[in-house]
Amino acid sequence: MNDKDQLKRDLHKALLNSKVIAFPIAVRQAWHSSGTYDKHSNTGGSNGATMRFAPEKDDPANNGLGIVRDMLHEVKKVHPNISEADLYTYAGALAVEFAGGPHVPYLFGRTDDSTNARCPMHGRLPDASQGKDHLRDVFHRMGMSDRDIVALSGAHTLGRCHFVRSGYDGPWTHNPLKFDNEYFRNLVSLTWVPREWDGEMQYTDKETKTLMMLPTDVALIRDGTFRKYVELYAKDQEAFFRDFADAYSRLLALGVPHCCPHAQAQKAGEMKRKSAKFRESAMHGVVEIKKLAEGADVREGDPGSGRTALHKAAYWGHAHTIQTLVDLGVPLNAQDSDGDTALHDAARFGHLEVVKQLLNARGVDIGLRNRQGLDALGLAKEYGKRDVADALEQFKRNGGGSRL
Ligand code: FMI
Repeated sequence: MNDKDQLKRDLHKALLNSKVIAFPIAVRQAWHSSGTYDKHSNTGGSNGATMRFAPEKDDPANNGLGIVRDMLHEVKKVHPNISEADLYTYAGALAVEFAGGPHVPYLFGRTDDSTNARCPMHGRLPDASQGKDHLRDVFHRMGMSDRDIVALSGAHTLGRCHFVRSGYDGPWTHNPLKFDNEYFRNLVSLTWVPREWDGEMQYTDKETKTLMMLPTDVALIRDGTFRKYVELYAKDQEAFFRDFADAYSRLLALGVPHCCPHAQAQKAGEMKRKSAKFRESAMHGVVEIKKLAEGADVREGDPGSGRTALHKAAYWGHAHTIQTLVDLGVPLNAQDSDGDTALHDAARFGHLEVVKQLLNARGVDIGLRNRQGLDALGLAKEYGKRDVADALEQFKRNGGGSRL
């Protein structure tokens, strides 16, 4: 079993054992450690595990969450190399899956601060007594959209309110230990009326008075945009799971883009686009090819054919770009799916200047054969490119690395 499997097992054991089922509070702990993020100042968020320090740990919004951090203490002891910040957030991501919800994409790499210097001030997390404008203010500040707000609120399908922690009381669903879309189904199918009690204003279902909703939950069905998503998730659990996993994954990585699978995938997509553009530009002999290498993987070849920027430039005879491409690190001897190297391409079409440039580059292998069994010299001869053949033969005579 590898370390990651062992960590997953140990976290499962820490959150589910003969004393507790702590999946809901682990999901909440991870969210509260991340939801302090402010995109304008790039402060707050899970990095640093600042929740361990006052004033953050004493924020009334975080009442009771220290219990989860203590539960994770034993896991930290056997996995000392994982940061507390990763542990808090990973426990939340896994708890969703453990409770029957979707897999939440997750990347490690947060670090722990040793002081409270980066603790966010109180008041960064939402206030459950308020309405739609407040929800938008707080979640948009984190960089979350209206759709994210609704999807994330669906986590209230898990767990319940505890009077001692929040002043609210009761569960949102009939099975608070199962991650499903019941929260949304309840929101749209039951009638929500103010609970008659001495406590904070909250709603209860008119029929059985066994379930509850916070003012912020009810705000989701009273706003047209929010309601559209509530209705979607109430009838399509798959859509909820997909959107929740995406939003929660991003939430846990706020302020730590290298830990965000979404941002990483976007970056990889961006690199793919730039790499394709780089190869296309090499094909056209674009003079400023060096600039186009920025952010591209210059070593990459076309999917399927494996043709690199050097193949393309050589094929079309763009002699002025060859040295630059070699200097940029485009592999000199890469063979495409036909076994051709850039040298084969240049030799076939008699691009003498390109052939010379390639022969001048250190490490060129003129003995490589393509699928037809021909090396560059054989090809030049077959296509009647006498001057190229002469150059290759001279190179060989001078002991230029031939394997023939
Ligand atoms: Fe929620 N929550 N939550 N919640 N939450 C809980 C419990 C709880 C609010 C308020 C609130 C999110 C968003 C928001 C989650 C997950 C998530 C409680 C009761 C309150 C008052 C706490 C207690 O123990 O009494 C809002 C309205 C204000 C902060 C809010 O915007 C989000 C985004 C998530 C995760 C994605 C879970 C799982 C619970 C149950 C905790 C438990 O111990 O059972």
